[in-house]
Amino acid sequence: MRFAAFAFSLLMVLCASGAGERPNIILVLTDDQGYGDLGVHGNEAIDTPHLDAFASQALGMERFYVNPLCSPTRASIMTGRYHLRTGILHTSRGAAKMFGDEYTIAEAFRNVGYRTGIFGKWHLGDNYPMRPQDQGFEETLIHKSGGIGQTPDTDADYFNPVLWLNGERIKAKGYCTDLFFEGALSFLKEDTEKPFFLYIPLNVPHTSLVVADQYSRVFEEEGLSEATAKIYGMLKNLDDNFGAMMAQLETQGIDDDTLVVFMSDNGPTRGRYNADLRGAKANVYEGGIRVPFYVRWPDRLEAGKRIDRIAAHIDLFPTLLEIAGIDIPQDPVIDGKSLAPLLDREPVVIGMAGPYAVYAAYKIHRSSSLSKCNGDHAEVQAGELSEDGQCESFFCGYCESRTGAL
Ligand SMILES: [Ca+2]
Repeated sequence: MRFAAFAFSLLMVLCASGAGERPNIILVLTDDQGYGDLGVHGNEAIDTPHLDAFASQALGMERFYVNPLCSPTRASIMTGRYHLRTGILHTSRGAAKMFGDEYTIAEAFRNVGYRTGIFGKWHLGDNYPMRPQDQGFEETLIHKSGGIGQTPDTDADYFNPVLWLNGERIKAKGYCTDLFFEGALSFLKEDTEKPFFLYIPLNVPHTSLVVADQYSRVFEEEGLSEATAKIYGMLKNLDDNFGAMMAQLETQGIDDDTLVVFMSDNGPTRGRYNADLRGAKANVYEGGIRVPFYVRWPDRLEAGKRIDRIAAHIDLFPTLLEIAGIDIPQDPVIDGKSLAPLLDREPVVIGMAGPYAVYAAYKIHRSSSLSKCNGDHAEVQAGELSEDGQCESFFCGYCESRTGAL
């Protein structure tokens, strides 16, 4: 039954998009932007008009989960696999190097004729064969390590950062987010014949909290803490850039057949609004792993539709491949499940039969902490969070998590 519904839905996708026509794909991933760091999520102090408008035009997954830290989430997005399979254990100290033989989403799209580009933060290995240009990206503009200013880019700043353009070290001029979007827009304009897969994994609003005063001042004047004002300023700058990118798609007449995903890689740092979710970045409570997730594709998806089924970063790989009509590799194992039937206009409902795990293991080399979720129920074992060291258990349901019931 489920397979039949899935096959029918997929057939509808393929028929509607036209034989041989594949959508452009843009994946925008922010860094440490929490579920609550959006106006549309009830944050009255932040100012994200372009993202809010985007959300109103997009399909939203309301319970979308990731890992609580950068590299693990990025590895799962790139491969559709749990990060531990890929060699990624954490974010630093040698634990953020993805195996060179992983088959990435960029390789999958490149291999069927897509142009591929990355503009931003890779954080899955700085050297061959782990670099993005070794993993399917034809055009690359990135910073190395986990953040601008970290090794090997010491002394770099968010303004005029050291970046790596197609493998060459450059000293760029401008603000990091502006530079990554400028690169992305140039990529968009290069070729209108081939479809493209454009990955924009930004490094904001992750520390360092650096942004032009023009963006942060208004939030300071409203009485927010300096840190929150900077973070909201960084997101205001991001919002401007995101709006410019969406306008560029319209200018080029490709916004209808371009699928744009917006999401974040983990929850926020502590000390600011997060929609009453418990916990924050580095926690496996919902505050650390539940993120904004919106996908806009006017040709196919219903504007404003909301889906409350649980989904996760590992699902992106099979979902996007399925939508583009690309065969999903069977070996090695793909942990995610295609969400294509859920996204379609057709009222297809699939059951999450069997274990459907959101496996958020992390801190392997520091402590043990993991959560897994089988659809409605999750378990958390968090030595640093649970005073008695016992496994905590809670329901993933929206109401339960918001009230913090455990
Ligand atoms: Ca992050």
